[in-house]
Amino acid sequence: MRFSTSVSALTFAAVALAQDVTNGQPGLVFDPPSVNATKGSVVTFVFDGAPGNHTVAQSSFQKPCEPLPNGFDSGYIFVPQGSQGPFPTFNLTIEDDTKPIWFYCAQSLSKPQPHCISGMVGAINAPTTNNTFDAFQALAKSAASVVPPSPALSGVNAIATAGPGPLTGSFSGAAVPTGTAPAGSGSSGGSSGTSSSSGASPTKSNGAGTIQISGVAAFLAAAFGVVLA
Ligand SMILES: [Cu+2]
Repeated sequence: MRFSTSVSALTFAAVALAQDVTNGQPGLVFDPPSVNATKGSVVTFVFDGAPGNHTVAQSSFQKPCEPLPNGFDSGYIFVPQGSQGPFPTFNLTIEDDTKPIWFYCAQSLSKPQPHCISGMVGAINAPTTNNTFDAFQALAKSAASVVPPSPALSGVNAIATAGPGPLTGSFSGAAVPTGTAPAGSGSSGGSSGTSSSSGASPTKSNGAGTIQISGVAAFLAAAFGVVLA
């Protein structure tokens, strides 16, 4: 597991670890699986696994492989074998950095294993004791099933302002949320909260998976090496 707040370093890590073997399963990982991000930061998920068909769906510590009510959900993003970048990205703005944000991949194909149960889960601002990322992942691996995604931009303590993209050429999405999330909707778990522009407005870059916003830019790669029918 690597931690960094440096976009360039993390970008390198994603490339370097593309063939990594994590938890006995080649490829079914978020890399890095856990990051810290301050309020107003944008965490970018890069769907760079080729082939791959993954989601980023918010869940809860207690139920790692089930959608959190009012949680964000990218839907499925399909990246064919042999794809070259730039890859589709999904950007989450952190609205409350005092609470952990848990998420999973909702890909439920049984070969080699539903991804969440393989340990394809991640965390933003996970505690370092008790409900740690490792504890969360252990719960995921013992889950009985993986619940399919329910697309949504607004999440709890984090929101996306747009669905994953760009979805052009060979990239495609299914159950992908559309529209624009209301600003500031996530911090109390509702989907229609008051406008909150206290932080800097996120500035989105296209394609490269690098987001700059008042400080931390975090990067997660949604993973690798998944062969799908
Ligand atoms: Cu997955």
